[in-house]
Amino acid sequence: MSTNRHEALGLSDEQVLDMYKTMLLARKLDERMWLLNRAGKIPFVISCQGQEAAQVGAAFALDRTQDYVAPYYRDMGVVLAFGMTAKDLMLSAFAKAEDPNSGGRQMPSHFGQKENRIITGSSPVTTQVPHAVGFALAAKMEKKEFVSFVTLGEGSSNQGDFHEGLNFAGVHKLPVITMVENNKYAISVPVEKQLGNQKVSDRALGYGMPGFTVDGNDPLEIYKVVKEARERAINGEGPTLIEAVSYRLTAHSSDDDDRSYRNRDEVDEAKKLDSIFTFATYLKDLEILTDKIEAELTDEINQIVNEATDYAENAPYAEPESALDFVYEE
Ligand SMILES: Cc1ncc(C[n+]2csc(CCOP(=O)(O)OP(=O)(O)O)c2C)c(N)n1
Ligand SMILES: [Mg+2]
Repeated sequence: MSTNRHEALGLSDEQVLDMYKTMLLARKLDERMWLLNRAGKIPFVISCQGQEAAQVGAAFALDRTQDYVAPYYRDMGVVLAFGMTAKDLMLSAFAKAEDPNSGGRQMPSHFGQKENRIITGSSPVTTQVPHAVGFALAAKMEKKEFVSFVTLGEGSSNQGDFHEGLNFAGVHKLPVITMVENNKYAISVPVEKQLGNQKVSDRALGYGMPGFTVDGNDPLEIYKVVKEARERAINGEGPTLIEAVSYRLTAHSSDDDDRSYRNRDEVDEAKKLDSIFTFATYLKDLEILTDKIEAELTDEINQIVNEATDYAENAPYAEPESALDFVYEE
């Protein structure tokens, strides 16, 4: 009997189905958030759509009980895999008091949750890179067996923090994995106008670490490269830079209209590679995702999304006076 691709990576049928379920939950939550935004119920959405495979494939390759993640705003797949719930994410979208990320103080998608080792970030892009490098430095100094995993967009890989962070990690051989999610755009700027070279991963050479460019629509390819990066990191061999190439399927955010800077043919072409469909096809060909399982999964996810929406919509806002909490020493 020949082994299939996921078995060759040591993944069971249950694990790949769980990967798919996490990807689909991220997609369905994101789609619901757009509806809520257009209905005037939530102020802002910034999507994971098109990047779920890279996010979930990577998260599954990490130790989700030990490792720290410093995600960027599109990483709904990463934070769901690390234990944040649909309810938590909806509470953030509605900016309610119970939102574990910031109690509704930050914009949505500014993830942070201590109990799941999700490192809080801020709005200037790429500030999370030196933070993740700092966590990796702590792992090395305290001789602890964890790695830190940080993500950012390809446009953000031109920001100073990226270069300073990666250089420091390279010099000190720190256990940090950096994954650039290359979705071909930085708001309206196409990738050809962002990078002087072809590949973000080529920059790894300058910082003394291995660099890989991987198909970001293939969760198994991403799983493999992150798993190997983690092994090197734990063995004291230092950091890795990974570039996951996919495509941003939505506008940059709910506040722009991408028809003004890219044509529909290009988007339609990219949709043919959408991992939500291509990975489903992989699982269906192996009869891991049967019609029956797919129907059950759809029902289950719809229910999770509906319950999260209802709960968050009806949850109370923070008391106005609490805006000053944590601002001044008490
Ligand atoms: C330091 C800084 N400059 C500019 C911005 C405004 N901004 C927010 S997202 C973004 C584009 C980032 O593009 P990319 O890194 O490719 O990530 P993507 O949104 O495509 O995932 C910009 C310019 C910011 N948040 N921080
Ligand atoms: Mg981008």
